[in-house]
Amino acid sequence: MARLSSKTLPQVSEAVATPGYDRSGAGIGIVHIGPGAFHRAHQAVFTDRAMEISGGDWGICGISLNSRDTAQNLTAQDGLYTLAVKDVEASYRIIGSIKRALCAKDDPSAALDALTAPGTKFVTLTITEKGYALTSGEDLDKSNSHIAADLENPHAPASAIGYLVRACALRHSSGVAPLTLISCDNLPANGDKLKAVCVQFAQSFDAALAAHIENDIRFPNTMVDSITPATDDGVWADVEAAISLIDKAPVQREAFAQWIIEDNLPDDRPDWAAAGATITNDVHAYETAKLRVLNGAHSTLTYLGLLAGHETVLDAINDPDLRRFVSSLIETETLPTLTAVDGMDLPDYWSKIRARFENPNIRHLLEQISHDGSRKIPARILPVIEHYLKKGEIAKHACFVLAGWIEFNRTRRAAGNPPTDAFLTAMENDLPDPALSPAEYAGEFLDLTRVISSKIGQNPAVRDSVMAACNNINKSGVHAAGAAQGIPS
Ligand code: CS2
Repeated sequence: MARLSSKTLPQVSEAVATPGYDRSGAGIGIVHIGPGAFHRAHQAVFTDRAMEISGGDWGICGISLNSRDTAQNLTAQDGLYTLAVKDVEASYRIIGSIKRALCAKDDPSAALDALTAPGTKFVTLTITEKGYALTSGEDLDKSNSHIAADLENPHAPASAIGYLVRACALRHSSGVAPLTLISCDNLPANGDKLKAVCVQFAQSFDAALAAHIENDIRFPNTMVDSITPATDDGVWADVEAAISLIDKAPVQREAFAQWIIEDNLPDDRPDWAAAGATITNDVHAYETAKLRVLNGAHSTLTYLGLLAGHETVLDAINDPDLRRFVSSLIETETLPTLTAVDGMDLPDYWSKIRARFENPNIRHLLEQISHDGSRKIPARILPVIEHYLKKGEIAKHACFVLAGWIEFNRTRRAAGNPPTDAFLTAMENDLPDPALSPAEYAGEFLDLTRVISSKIGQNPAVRDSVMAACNNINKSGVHAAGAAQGIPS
């Protein structure tokens, strides 16, 4: 069977949509750092649609910082790949917006050339939460090994932040118009955070550059949403059968996709609005709701689900106890912490998200979501705990989820597995001994102020609740432990 490429594109079966615009004529206007499955299933699809509707030189150059596979596979296919949408009926579409792909580790000067090209107007990023190298106080963590190495040698960066700051410096000194930098990661105020870390990075060696980044570069905040399980064997086979060609870079996702972008964009931009994105001044409310409801429920089902022996989000949401627990968490604790905007109906928002978790055509592994919890729990669960602490109350469900995450970590480490969490791995010598009792382990874990801010970790009521929950989970399992904690479900 032939491989998908520009040459073989006309052979794709008629039932599969292909790019309805002149790909070869469109220039590159966007560099994307981190062209993994989520980017290819989300922003690249919005851009593909925008080019189809309104044209423009908005082709994407995807830059992987370290991994070669994506760049190699996309290059061999002239940037083309298949999006498999897993709804009641699966549908397939070939996406054409990625025009070029490269691996920065193999070719750092090509990466910098792409970032500094006058035609490049936007850099979008999906570098995951950990790519921002934030401390728990939300500053740039200069002790992060990647950041420390780039600060030693800012002219030859290897991290995303290092590349962005270097590109801003080179463009500024040669008079090329400034970029707009768009974070597309699941962090509250992701644009503000990206700005803060870039400015702080530059401040370490060049105050004028820091001022330029602070004053002249746009960093719109965004909220991104579409459930995108990692590509698995099932997708490879389905895509091959659907397109009758070999595709080594396919992606799968649910039908739902949302992109909310802060109205802080230059006029010369892809017609993302026509492609379905919302451009608004209210991103904050959307992103807080999404992080606490969808991602908060995901992390809840993940850690409690894995402790209960489940494999997928579907298995966990179909477990009657976990379903009741997560619904009670969201309805009684999380939703009251949120502000509804634009006629947003929060209970309805949650019930639609729960229905998305029940999609039988999506096999979303809890293991995938479990990674890097130390970068996720602080945006998804801790703000709920903090909200109630301010009123002198204890969020029992949210504390139970925090306990579930800590106990999940302890049991994994006790079984000899290192944490699947880059931040925790880097501080492994400071982590509590997994041979401690669950309550003692939790107590020491809550003392890790680099992970959990002291206003939460040192609060006596939080400590009591979390330590007791860890003990109960260990003694009687997740299902009975919730009841033992007096958590209504
Ligand atoms: C998930 C998210 O892996 C995770 O942490 O919670 O990737 C989630 O699927 C997306 O944010 C949905 O938009």
